[in-house]
Amino acid sequence: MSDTNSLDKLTLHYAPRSRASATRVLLDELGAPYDLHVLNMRAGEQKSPAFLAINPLGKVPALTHGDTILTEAVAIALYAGDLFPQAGLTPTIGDPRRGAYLRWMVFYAASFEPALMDKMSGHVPPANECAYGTFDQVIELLADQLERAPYLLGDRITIADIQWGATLQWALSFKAVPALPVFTDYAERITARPSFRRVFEDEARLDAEHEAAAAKASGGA
Ligand SMILES: N[C@@H](CCC(=O)N[C@@H](CS)C(=O)NCC(=O)O)C(=O)O
Repeated sequence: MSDTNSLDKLTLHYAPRSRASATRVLLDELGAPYDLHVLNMRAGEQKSPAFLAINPLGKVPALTHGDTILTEAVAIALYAGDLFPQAGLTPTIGDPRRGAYLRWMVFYAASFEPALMDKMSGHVPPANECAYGTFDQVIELLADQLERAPYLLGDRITIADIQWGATLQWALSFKAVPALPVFTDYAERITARPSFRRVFEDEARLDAEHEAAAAKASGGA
């Protein structure tokens, strides 16, 4: 087994219009050189043996870097942020924002996503036993943080905003979070960035291609 070298090329295992979209935007924002391995989820490619060897759960995003395999969007974001601090988006060790950065990244994965999924599926777990308390508490906490500054950690955008902005925009479009001005303004501020626009545009093309390929494979038009 060889060591992972920071000069090894990254490969992002990705599908359009998925959690991997924010990861793709992030790698672009970081200026990271990477290969894009596009999976057609409409054709079930995420469950192919080759991809299951990378992520046994058959889910995107995944990132490979030399012998290192990462799954979980937030783990990938933290890892990539540390590899490319020169992009100015990473509160690195020693930066006074580092603690808040880790807190909001972990809170995203450990509390916000589960709260959102529970809300969307109508599941209400007991507040004292579940990791996030209640959905309303999560929403209040987030709104309170975003009311303080244009970005989660203050006046400068960080990796945390790429992750949160992408998901908030998605959640707003599904009416899964209340359309508070503080959320809609923030989601717009983040996803209006050229990096997001470029990825969204390319995803419309990819998704149409995938739909056509899946329909053809299943004997449709
Ligand atoms: N906890 C994972 C979730 C990944 C995930 O749920 N990905 C979805 C796309 S948004 C997926 O690949 N679903 C395909 C499937 O389960 O077949 C992360 O944060 O990366």
